[in-house]
Amino acid sequence: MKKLTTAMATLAAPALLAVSAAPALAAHEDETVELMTTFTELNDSGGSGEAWAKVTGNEVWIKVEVQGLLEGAPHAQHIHLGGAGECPDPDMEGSGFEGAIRTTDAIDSYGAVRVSLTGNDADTSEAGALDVANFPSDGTYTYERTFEVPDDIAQSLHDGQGVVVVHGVDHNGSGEYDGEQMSDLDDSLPSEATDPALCGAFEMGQMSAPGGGVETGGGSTSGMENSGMIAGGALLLAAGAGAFALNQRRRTDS
Ligand SMILES: [Cu+2]
Repeated sequence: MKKLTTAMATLAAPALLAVSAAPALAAHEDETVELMTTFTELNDSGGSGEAWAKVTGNEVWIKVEVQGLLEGAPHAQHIHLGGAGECPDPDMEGSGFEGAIRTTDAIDSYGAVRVSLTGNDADTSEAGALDVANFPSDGTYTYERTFEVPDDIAQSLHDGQGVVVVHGVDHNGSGEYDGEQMSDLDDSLPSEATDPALCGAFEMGQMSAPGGGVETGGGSTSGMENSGMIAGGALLLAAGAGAFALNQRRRTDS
C-alpha cells in the first residue's frame, strides 16, 4: 500500500500541472467555478450570514444562509452585477431614514439586479426583483436553488463577479415594514422593504485559482474554499490512481 501511495503521489503531480494549465484551453461551458461570500451587515439590520454558489456553464447552484433579519417580512435577495463588484462602506451616508443606505445609493458599488433569488420556481431574472411573494419571509432562513442564467451573467459569474444583496430593514424597530419614506425601487412599498440589509461580494474558491497553494491546518478559511480544495485533491488522486492502474495493466500484459 505504501508503494501504491507513493506511485499515486508522483502521478498526481503531473496531473496537477495539467489542471493548472487547463483554464486557458478548456471550453467555458465545461468549467465549474465555486464562489462564496460572508455577508457584511448594512443599515444596522442585525443580520449576518453567508452565500455559496457553484456555476457550471449557464447553470447556477446557490445557497444563502441568513440569520437575524426582520421576522415575518419578505427579504428580496439578488445577485447584483455591473458595479465595482463590491459592497458599500456600511458607514456611508445614504438618502434613507436617518442616513440609511437605500438600494440605489450603493449602485456604483454593487451594480444593478441581474438575478432574483426567488423560490417556488418563480422567475429568477431581474423582472422578479420585487417578487415579494416568492422571497424568504423569515428573519433566519436557508435558501437553495439551481437555475439557468443568460450567457452574459454566466460569464460574469465565471469571472468571479457578482454581489449578493439581501434587502429589508426595520429601521424604526416597529416590527414591520413601514415609515414615511417610500422605496427608491417601487414607490408603493415602504423604503424599509427594499433597503439593503446584507451584502457580500463573491470571491472565487481556491479550486478555481491554481497557484494559491494548498494550505493545511490552522487556516481561517472555511466552507466552500476548503471543500473545493478537498474535492480537487480527491479528483487528482483519482486521476493518478487511474493512470497507475493503466500502467500496472500494461506492465502485466507485456
Ligand atoms: Cu438586490
